[in-house]
Amino acid sequence: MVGLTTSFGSGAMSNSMDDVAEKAAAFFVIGSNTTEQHPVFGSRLRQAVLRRGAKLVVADPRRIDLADFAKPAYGGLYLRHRPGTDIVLLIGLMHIILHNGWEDKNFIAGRTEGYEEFAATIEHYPPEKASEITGVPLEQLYQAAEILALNKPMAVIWAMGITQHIVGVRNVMSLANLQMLLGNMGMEGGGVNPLRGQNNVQGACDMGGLPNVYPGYQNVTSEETRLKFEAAWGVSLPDKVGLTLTEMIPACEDGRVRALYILGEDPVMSDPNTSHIRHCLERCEFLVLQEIFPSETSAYADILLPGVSFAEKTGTFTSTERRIQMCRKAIEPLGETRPDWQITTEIAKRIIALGERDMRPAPHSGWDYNDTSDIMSEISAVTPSYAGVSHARLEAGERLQWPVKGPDHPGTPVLHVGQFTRGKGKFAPIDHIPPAELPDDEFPVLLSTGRVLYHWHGGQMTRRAKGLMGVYGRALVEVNPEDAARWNAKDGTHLRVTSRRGSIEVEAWVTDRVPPGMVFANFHFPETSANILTHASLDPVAKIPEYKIVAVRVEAV
Ligand SMILES: Nc1nc2c(c(=O)[nH]1)N[C@H]1C(S)=C(S)[C@@H](COP(=O)(O)OP(=O)(O)OC[C@H]3O[C@@H](n4cnc5c(=O)[nH]c(N)nc54)[C@H](O)[C@@H]3O)O[C@H]1N2
Ligand SMILES: Nc1nc2c(c(=O)[nH]1)N[C@H]1C(S)=C(S)[C@@H](COP(=O)(O)OP(=O)(O)OC[C@H]3O[C@@H](n4cnc5c(=O)[nH]c(N)nc54)[C@H](O)[C@@H]3O)O[C@H]1N2
Ligand SMILES: [Mo]
Repeated sequence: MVGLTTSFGSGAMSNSMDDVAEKAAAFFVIGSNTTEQHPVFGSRLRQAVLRRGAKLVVADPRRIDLADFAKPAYGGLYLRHRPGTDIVLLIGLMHIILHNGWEDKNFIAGRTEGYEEFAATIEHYPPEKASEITGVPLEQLYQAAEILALNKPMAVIWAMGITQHIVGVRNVMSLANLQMLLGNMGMEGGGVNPLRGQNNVQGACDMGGLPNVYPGYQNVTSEETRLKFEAAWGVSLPDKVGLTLTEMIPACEDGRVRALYILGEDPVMSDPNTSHIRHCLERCEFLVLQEIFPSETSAYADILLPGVSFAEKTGTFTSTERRIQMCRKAIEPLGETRPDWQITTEIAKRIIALGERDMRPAPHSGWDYNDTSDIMSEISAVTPSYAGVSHARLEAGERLQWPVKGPDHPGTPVLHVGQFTRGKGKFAPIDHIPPAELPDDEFPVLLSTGRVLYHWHGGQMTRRAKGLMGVYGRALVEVNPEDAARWNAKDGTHLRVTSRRGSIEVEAWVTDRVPPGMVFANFHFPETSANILTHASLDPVAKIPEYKIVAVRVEAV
């Protein structure tokens, strides 16, 4: 999945899990089901509330488990806003903050720019109007603004409830505005903290697994950067921005993309609008899939390459707090499988041998790596933020968070201390844009999608675990009791959920976790995957789909 960039640079936590959990006076958790989806960090947030009186504000359309810790008895608050109204909610809160004079005037004057233009947009949503659009009672807006402004440092924490929208980038920028307004940047216990999901999604983005950058977020369109990589790798490199995942697969339909090499993705399960994805993969002329299990996508593969799991290889993962962590091989690869990096380098060597492309053995390594520490040496040679990272330092027990500027540099637990990457932090004037597909007469219910504690995405790994299947063996759709009564449904009733793309039949879980008019489904099981229903409306910048808002019709079967 694509990363999100703001004026602060790449989409990683500005702070560390430790300082946020231990030093924040307040947390603002918005669009993150933290206790189910980041359970270790989630339990640290709960402990911070119970043991040291940290204040917690949760903003989520679903009453997630963490909401129990965001209550007035603990000095916190739970806000249930309508899906897709985060910008209005945030402007409403900032309006109250400004009108009470709670903004950090020194920080704004010394470290930011663009404040005047931004402040004007705040007037678009006075609290009354914000309350009306978000559905959050007016007095709760005032209470939340007070908690967030008067407890310093306050850490903002978010995940996919903020980013999986056509306004994903705008949502993130609004959160950055809030933190600059309150002067919560560049200090322990504060910051902007996206909790990224996959164990190495941060590392994949850091290594240039994005269409517009080389490792370390060095732009492919910069001539200086391009020449540097051409010299390091001994090849000529294109200067054009490529396609994101969400653009590549649809591009198979009309032949703009003719071949795919997929590693560790199961797009039939995880991408929006499954039947369209299936159609595009059918059209793709040549598909290589590197997997650890046969997946739903295997059916479309011309060649299957068996990779190995994390336990069978040695290398590093970079976590959401920018920490580079060693993961050591525990067992030998089984059967004819090989570590992913060996498969990829063998393919590269054969392409070079064919001589059909302008690819020569790179001066650095000639693709002849002995092990992954050789690969890390190459990474540190070309990537300023990883310049001081080596397996030797990690094995010696050093705790490295990028940027690690050289062999003697200790790493950077907190970003933006004293200065932002771009110098001054830029306030962005942001306006509300409604979601791409809201409920209407024909599809009157709002479907939101995401995950449950017991399964992992397409479920290729977790559906093979007996214990997990014993606890959660089939998909459930969360339905509010009021709606359940209208649809004649009880716990376990089979419901047909239909969108403009398709239809699934799934068991009801009647619960007030969701408000009336909203249902929540997951994409862990093939026949009942929420992605049969979702649509591919993308954020124009990050190209992330609006997985969180889909219009559906629901009926008992
Ligand atoms: N057990 C388990 N853990 C996982 C994963 C897994 O599959 N299983 N996946 C990992 C990955 S890759 C990721 S990215 C993370 C995802 O972690 P999360 O983002 O925490 O999980 P989601 O279920 O996608 O939904 C996040 C929350 O956003 C809320 N939400 C929906 N719409 C809106 C909205 O408009 N505004 C706001 N503010 N909130 C909204 C939902 O109600 C939900 O509580 O989890 C990681 N952890
Ligand atoms: N409706 C809806 N859809 C979503 C989301 C949502 O909230 N709602 N969330 C989106 C998000 S945030 C994410 S991250 C994606 C995740 O989507 P995917 O990345 O497609 O899902 P995963 O199940 O994490 O991983 C895919 C495959 O990797 C394989 N694998 C595991 N380890 C290895 C390895 O070491 N090597 C190799 N070669 N393969 C391996 C697994 O067997 C699995 O089949 O889903 C997205 N889709
Ligand atoms: Mo993710």
